[in-house]
Amino acid sequence: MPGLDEQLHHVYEEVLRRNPGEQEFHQAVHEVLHSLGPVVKKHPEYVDAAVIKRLCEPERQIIFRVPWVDDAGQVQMNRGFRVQFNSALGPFKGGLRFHPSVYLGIIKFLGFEQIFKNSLTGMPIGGGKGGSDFDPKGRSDAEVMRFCQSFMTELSRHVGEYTDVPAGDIGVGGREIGFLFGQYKRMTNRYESGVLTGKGLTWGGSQVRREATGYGTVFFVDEILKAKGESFEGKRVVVSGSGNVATYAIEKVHQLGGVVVACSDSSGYVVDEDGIDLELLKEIKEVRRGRVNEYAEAKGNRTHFVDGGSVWDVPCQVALPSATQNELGGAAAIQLVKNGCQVVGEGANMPVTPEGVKVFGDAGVRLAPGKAANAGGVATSALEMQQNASRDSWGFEFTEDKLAGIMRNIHDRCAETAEEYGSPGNYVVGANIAGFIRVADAMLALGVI
Ligand code: NDP
Ligand code: 2IT
Repeated sequence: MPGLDEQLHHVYEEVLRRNPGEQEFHQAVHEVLHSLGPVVKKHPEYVDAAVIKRLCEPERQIIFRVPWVDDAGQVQMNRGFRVQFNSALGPFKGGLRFHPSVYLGIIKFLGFEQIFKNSLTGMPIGGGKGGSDFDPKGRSDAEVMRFCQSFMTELSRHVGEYTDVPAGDIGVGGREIGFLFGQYKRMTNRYESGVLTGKGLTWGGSQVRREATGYGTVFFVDEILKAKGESFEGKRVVVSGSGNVATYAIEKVHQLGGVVVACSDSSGYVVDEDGIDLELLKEIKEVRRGRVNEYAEAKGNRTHFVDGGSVWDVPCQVALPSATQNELGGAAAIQLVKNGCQVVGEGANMPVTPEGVKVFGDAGVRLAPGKAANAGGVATSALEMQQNASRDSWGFEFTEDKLAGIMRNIHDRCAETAEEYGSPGNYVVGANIAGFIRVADAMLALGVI
């Protein structure tokens, strides 16, 4: 594989051999290994102790059957996963994704990314991820509850505040975390708040957790703009997706004076030249669980819906891909560059393909990689764990200030590390190296385990 240091090439070959057919996992590993060439030259101890090789192999992988009964009385069956990737820095930590596309390769790519992301936060959390190929779309609340109860009946054997602490991701929000926590509480007869994060505010949740990923992504991009002597004021922004991350990214961009002119879901995208009306979007997506075309129908003026198509055709100066992996490829990147896009902030995990990353790099577009830019979500989960452990609950502003400080630190560490290792301005390299070094040093200290 061109571009990989020889020793890293061997590690990568081994990953391909051990994990056949898991394309997204291969992609995530390759991207990190690609950045680590200068690190292994400087620090041969990471190779000698097989730190990198061990990092690519999850500590534990759990796959289980999830049977449940639908509203018509029919038995349905899904597959559940929890990949406990690395616990050198703390208990496994990472979200659960419920989406029909979920298979082991998706969970492993997400779990692998999570190790470095969690390391970058500077907090005591290891990396893991889980989920199911369950599709919540069109399911009643009662069906979602029965599914979550069945899922947790098995998952409960493997989680705990000192072991593994799941949270939300695609298809898993406050409703699902509530059903999962309720079942865990019932099964264990313990009010163990620290077993899950993303809880509701009246039952152990943290202020700002709901907003944290979207807000954090915008804080990170704001730091990049500041470093260029600019700000969000008056900037045209396009956000993909219209779920948790997208919604609160839009909210923070508007608070900072930018205008988000488009967002999307898997059916297409909506353009509103006056800026997305967030109250209307929340009513449609969060309350009614509807689709973005309903936004255009309700809003009318200067707004239109495009069925299918690419939201990246809409001209903007800042792009925030916040839907899913590999949603922004080479052609979309070329279009964005042509339209004058200057900064791309990954709200989602691995939304820009390797071809897209190359296009942005060649064009001098600043790219904030997901493991740094969207780390505000998991960082605020760690703040939720702190509050649970001390039986405390903090105010909104206090918590948001902490989040902003964490994002500033991550930005600065990525920028400094990129500079130190000879790639100034390259946040992808900076995030991979800075995230790696903290976890690798902990693994060295803990011995061969
Ligand atoms: P949600 O389920 O709230 O929203 C997901 C959004 O992305 C929806 O608009 C959905 O559209 C769209 N989407 C999902 N899958 C696809 C697909 N295959 N093709 C096209 N559109 C798709 O999830 P989140 O907002 O929580 O997550 C979005 C991204 O952010 C994910 O990559 C996730 O891993 C990442 N992330 C989330 C964090 C969190 O705290 N929630 C933290 C860090 C990263 P539709 O409804 O039509 O499916
Ligand atoms: O990808 C992610 O960082 C998340 N889905 C959030 C994980 C968490 O534990 O809050």
